[in-house]
Amino acid sequence: MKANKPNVNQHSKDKQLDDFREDPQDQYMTTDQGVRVNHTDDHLKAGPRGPLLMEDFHFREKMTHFDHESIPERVVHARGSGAHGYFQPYDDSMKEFTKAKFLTDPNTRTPLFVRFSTVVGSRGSADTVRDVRGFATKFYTEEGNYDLVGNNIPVFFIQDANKFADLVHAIKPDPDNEMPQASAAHDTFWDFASLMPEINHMIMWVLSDRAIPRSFRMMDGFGVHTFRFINEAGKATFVKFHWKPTLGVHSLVWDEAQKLAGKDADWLRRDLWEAIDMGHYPEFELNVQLVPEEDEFKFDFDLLDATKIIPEELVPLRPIGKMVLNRNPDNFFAETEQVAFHPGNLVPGIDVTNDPLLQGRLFSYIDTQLNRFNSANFGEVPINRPVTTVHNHQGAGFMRQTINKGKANYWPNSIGGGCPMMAPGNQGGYVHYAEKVEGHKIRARSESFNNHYSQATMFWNSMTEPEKKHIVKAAHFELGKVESKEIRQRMVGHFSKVSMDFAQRVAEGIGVEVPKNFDQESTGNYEADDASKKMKSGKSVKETKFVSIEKDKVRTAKSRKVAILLEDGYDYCEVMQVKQALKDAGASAKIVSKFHGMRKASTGEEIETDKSHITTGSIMYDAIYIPDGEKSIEALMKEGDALHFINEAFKHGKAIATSGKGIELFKKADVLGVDFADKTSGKVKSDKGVVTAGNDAEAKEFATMFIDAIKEHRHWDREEKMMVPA
Ligand code: HDD
Repeated sequence: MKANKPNVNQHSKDKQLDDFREDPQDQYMTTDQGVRVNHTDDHLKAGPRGPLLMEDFHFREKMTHFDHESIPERVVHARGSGAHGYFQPYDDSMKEFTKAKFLTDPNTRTPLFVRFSTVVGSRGSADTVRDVRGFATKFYTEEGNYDLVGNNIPVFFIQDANKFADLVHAIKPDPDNEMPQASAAHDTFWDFASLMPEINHMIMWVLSDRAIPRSFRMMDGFGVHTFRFINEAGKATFVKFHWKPTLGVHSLVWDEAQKLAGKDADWLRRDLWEAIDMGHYPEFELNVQLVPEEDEFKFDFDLLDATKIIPEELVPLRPIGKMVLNRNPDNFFAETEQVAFHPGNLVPGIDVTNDPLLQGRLFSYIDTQLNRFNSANFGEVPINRPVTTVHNHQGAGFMRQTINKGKANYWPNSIGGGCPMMAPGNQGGYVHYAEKVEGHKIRARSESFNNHYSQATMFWNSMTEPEKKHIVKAAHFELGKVESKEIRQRMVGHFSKVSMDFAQRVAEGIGVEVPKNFDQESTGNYEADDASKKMKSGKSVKETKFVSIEKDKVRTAKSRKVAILLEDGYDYCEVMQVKQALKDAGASAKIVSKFHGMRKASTGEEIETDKSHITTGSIMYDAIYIPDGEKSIEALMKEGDALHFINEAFKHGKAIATSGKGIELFKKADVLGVDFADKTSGKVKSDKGVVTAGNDAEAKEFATMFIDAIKEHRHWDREEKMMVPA
């Protein structure tokens, strides 16, 4: 029997895409028909000042093509950035649970394409807005395409897909004036939220620092729903998917996020592109939480409820393999824009559950692609093709590419020798899990979903104090933008059921009171059933260490960006030493000065400026360093931009370092203020993120201490000491 299974390796997709790539190098320009073009600056006219002639096929073709270049943007997740890579399992330990080969064969590197996105904003909106981030992965496996279409937050706003259109309408810009762009901070969203108790857990995550990631490379990914693994014997196990970045989860601070939206609206996209370009390949470990079918009702929440997590204390993560993103796309439209995901793209060994949110998604994704592509043939677009060959009787339709041979375009047939054949389960045919289902037709949700606050409370209880502060401030911003006092009031009512402490802290910032007895009826139609009865005494936790970014922090300086501020007269030796130490730690450094051009050291050497103050800002770096050097420091002292640069980085909790005369500069920039200087001895004290070397002994440790400070990511203790915008 002929097998339609290629030998898949990490290069399979790249090789396949090669057949579609076009390289203009050393080529003549042609029309779409392949005819060489001899002039493309003027159209064909009746005389030099005359009208266009219809026979100008080149102009008509060029203009028509341009006029039809745009396709509808995604109705949500319109703005995204893509990357190619591969996935490789660590071992075959998942065989016990799933027959999906790409998850169980440690010798296979499965090619994949990932698209990260914001949800609310249009294609041209800013990257750093407060929003959920999409994290969609298409695995081109040897058994067909598998799509894991997740987010960077493990829960969702709603429990039933029938509410999705309402949610999106409410969060998108207002229908009358199309404002605000890419933001939930307006009356319609919070009106909807305040009438939907099931939203509360998600709201906590969205107000948290998770919603303003520092980088796509530094955020988690979650499948969100509970899915099913199916093993060779047909046994099912519930599974939740988690991507964990090896760089750890890190976020921006809100002030920084807002400024970046103006200074570099492409911040996250650029960061991903440049990291891959520089060889800092983003890596994510795939982890699973596994729950035996018989344990389905052992928790105090329903596994089918997408507004709940399974706390890792109850079901720990099991690492199963690693994804590496190692190639930027060649063409944004062809790849990142045209990639089409669908949570129903499944391979043998992975199946869905009855999660009512997931069930609705299984309809929506293909439907929305039809709107985007205007054809059912979008699966033939190169980025969407599987690396397996495709054989079926789907033919015709707009833009059909495949040339199906033979007469038999139906099944069963004898004319075509009964081909293509059916594949039984043992030949790789997809067999749906034979779950027993029965019930009455009813528009209702199980009573087991009617628990809307306990995990929101768990989330709040699990935060560190700086994280709590950020959530409160985010609520002040979001609800502060809401004009209706009634809506603000209602939302604080919900917060009072999450935590009185939280509610009070929010209320005082937005001019409302905390109600004593708040009750808001759910819009869901909850009905008691078997599941809700069985779950009554299920397991839960009040606090979990795994939802806090701070408690679960990965400390590394890898791929961190450091600005070196200097002017003529800096200490060349010191700069070189620190630069080398940063390089050794995997960080990158850029020279920032008032103007572009060459900067001369006190000893005569020259270094070229990478960025001038007008083109950059402290918000574009993770840390800053100012080398010693009398003249350089004197010049920096007179530069408002430099002082602002240092001050702002300090306020954003970043590691900042200087030596010698630079300490005077730090004092002038207000980063070694009253709280940090020991008045009696006159000796400068600093928090761990302010690294100074005043003498030779300190100079020895200087670079190491600076790198340790960078690894910490942010130094929140500053927030306690002064008013820091965050
Ligand atoms: Fe969705 C896109 C993730 C709920 C309907 N969704 C989309 C993308 C991601 C997610 C990452 C962008 C894919 C890409 O990069 O092209 N969506 C989620 C997650 C959800 C979720 C993690 C909850 C757990 N989505 C959800 C529901 C519905 C949709 C409940 C509708 C019933 N989502 C869509 C969509 C989109 C989409 C309208 C828009 C563009 C697209 O599909 O391709 O079908």
